[in-house]
Amino acid sequence: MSDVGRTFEARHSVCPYCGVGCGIEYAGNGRAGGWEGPVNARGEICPKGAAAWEAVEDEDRLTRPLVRESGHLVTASWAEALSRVEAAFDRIVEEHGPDALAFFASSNCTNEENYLFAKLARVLGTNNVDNCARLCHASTVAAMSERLGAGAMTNTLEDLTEADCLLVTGTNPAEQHPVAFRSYLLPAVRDGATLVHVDPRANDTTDAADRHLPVRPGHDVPLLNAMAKVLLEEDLVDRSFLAERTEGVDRLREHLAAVDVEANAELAGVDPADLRAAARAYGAADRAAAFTGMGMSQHGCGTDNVHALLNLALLTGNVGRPGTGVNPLRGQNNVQGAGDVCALPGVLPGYEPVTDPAARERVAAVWGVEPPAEPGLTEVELTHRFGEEVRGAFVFGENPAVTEPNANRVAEAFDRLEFLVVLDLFETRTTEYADVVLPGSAWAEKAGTVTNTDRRVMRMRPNAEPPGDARRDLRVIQTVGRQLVDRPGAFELDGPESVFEELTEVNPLYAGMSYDGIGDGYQRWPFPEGAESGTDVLHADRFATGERTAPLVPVGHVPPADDLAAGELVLTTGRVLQQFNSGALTGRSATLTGMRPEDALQIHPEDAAERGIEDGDPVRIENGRGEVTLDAEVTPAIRRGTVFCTFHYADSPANALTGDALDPEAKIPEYKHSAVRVEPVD
Ligand SMILES: Nc1nc2c(c(=O)[nH]1)N[C@H]1C(S)=C(S)[C@@H](COP(=O)(O)OP(=O)(O)OC[C@H]3O[C@@H](n4cnc5c(=O)[nH]c(N)nc54)[C@H](O)[C@@H]3O)O[C@H]1N2
Ligand SMILES: Nc1nc2c(c(=O)[nH]1)N[C@H]1C(S)=C(S)[C@@H](COP(=O)(O)OP(=O)(O)OC[C@H]3O[C@@H](n4cnc5c(=O)[nH]c(N)nc54)[C@H](O)[C@@H]3O)O[C@H]1N2
Ligand code: SF4
Ligand SMILES: [Mo]
Repeated sequence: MSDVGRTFEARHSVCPYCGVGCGIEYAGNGRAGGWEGPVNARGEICPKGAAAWEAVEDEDRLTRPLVRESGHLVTASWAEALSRVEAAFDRIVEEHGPDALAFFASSNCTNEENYLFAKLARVLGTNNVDNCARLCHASTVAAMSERLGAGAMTNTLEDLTEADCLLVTGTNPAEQHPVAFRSYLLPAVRDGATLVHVDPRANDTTDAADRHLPVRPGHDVPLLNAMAKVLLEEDLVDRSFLAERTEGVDRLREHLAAVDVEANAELAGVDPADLRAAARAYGAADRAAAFTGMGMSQHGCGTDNVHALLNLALLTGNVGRPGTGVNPLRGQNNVQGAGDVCALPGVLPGYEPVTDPAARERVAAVWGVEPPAEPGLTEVELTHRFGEEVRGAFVFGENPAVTEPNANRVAEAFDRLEFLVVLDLFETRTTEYADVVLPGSAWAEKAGTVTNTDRRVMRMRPNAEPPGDARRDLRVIQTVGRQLVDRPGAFELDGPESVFEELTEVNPLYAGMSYDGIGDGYQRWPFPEGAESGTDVLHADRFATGERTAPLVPVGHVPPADDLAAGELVLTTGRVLQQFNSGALTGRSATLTGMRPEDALQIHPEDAAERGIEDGDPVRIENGRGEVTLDAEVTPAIRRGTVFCTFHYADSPANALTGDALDPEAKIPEYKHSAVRVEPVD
């Protein structure tokens, strides 16, 4: 890549990786460093943040547009590449209507970029726009919005340091959200809080835990229902909260009457005495905070899992106060914002449903066009319809060929698509199917805002120009918008600040915010008029539904989609500290401290011995969907009957094995439970 003529300058930005949202900037000598940001107040960053400059100067960066000629991608001018996009999209809309287009937005990108991208889909006449929040916390958001009225952390990182008990389930913040863990959760533990970790696998978070419940993947509902039963049996509930702030406790009591704590513990694969002790720690604490992640959300019963967790918080009055609540730690640096600004198929900015005529009218007053009233399709549904109802797709800052479930089926779907344009930093597995590839801008080359996991809108500032002929993402989206939409003004906005201003007009959650107001700090939603920094703890006097009470909901166990045949193991997939998602950002350079060069399959010693597998042996993992070969890591850290690998590596794609059964409500896939056979490679 040519860095000739590129100058780098340290200016306050936000880390492009996880949703914690640490302040980072160029630190000289090809490295990124922390500044004293709103979240990382001492300038602390984790190894991912420290490696964030790698992607910016990576020699594999795309620097010119590419177009497909005789089956190969070749370099082209911007004019040529963009005219191909225009011609293909115009043709598809003319022949099949706007719902034949799919827009994949990016939770790695700014609010302004996602807003304009989602607006482009709507103005063209389709709600087929989604982002990988679908694959991530869609189920959490569905359950929390329905019950509490807001699909976001109920609390703030700061106030969570006041918790007396941390119930950390299906999430491994020590590796995935390291600064949140070290600077906010660990201080609570050091002050005496009890940490309960629910995870089929012991990992860095477990090291700090007082109690570990190694749940059988896909069996969180029986576990959480049994905990609820203990709370009732031992009178650890908050009676006045139940009376004043909840409804339906009798219905829940009735449902739990049939629950046998010991039987549920056995079904969930945990020791009943440990489960009881965990319930007591949570129920007896003055302030108990729950944290939830992919281990809970990425199941066919993901929404139910979060409903069951919400029951615990409501039974014990752990909502609406500092140090409590239900707190999904969000994935990428702007996955919260991508949803807030409407890069989701069912909602307009601020989560107002597309089916609400008043909401559509409000948006139409600013856009000059009314968005369509029918919800669009979700990411996995869209891919499944490639070549059928869906003919063309615009993928912005995502890599679905690696990250969507049932990768072999996804590959066939991409083959059937008539036209694909990808806006990315690198060639990826997804660009292998592209007709046009547009070179975009990395975090350090853009200005804009992102919204972190505790609802803080913060500003990114450019530290560099994009390399070669690459362009800022916002500019690319604006140009495509101007070409495709024959409506003067719609995409003529003058840079990110004016896009943000328009966003504050259409998004009630962001109303009243401004670039100047945010400055080097943040503005947090909801942002009442006259507020300086926004609302910290949600649901204090009223739930965000507008109601004083929230319902308690009976939840039943739904078994995972994959049945286990004799001799099969459960594969659960996830992340490690040293890699990020599909690996496109940190996968290329081996400079990350302690970075694993490749994936491994964690397998319990007894499961390994039964199959004649020794540590380091290559093993074949297969099922009806696909096959992957990895080296075995024989370790008692993983529970018996379960194996674990990451989905980070395109060369050993875990998603060749995962199924595409979806949660019926949130449409999130079951990444955390696949039946597989594991055997040594001879
Ligand atoms: N280093 C690093 N950090 C990241 C990312 C990354 O790729 N690398 N990605 C970012 C993104 S997009 C996201 S969404 C977050 C995700 O952050 P996490 O939610 O922490 O992500 P995972 O590692 O996928 O899953 C968390 C844990 O769930 C456990 N688990 C598996 N099955 C079950 C189950 O059935 N029940 C329960 N209770 N637990 C189960 C796994 O063993 C794993 O330890 O991380 C963000 N931060
Ligand atoms: N088996 C299994 N699969 C999973 C999961 C799991 O736990 N297990 N987790 C799921 C989850 S939670 C998530 S979030 C998804 C992630 O799914 P994806 O979003 O598809 O994965 P990423 O690797 O984050 O893809 C980001 C892409 O955007 C590009 N990019 C990054 N920054 C920019 C930018 O500023 N501009 C532009 N133009 N491009 C940029 C990167 O180069 C990369 O190609 O994966 C899901 N898939
Ligand atoms: S904790 Fe998250 S936001 Fe902070 S430096 Fe690490 S990856 Fe970046
Ligand atoms: Mo995610």
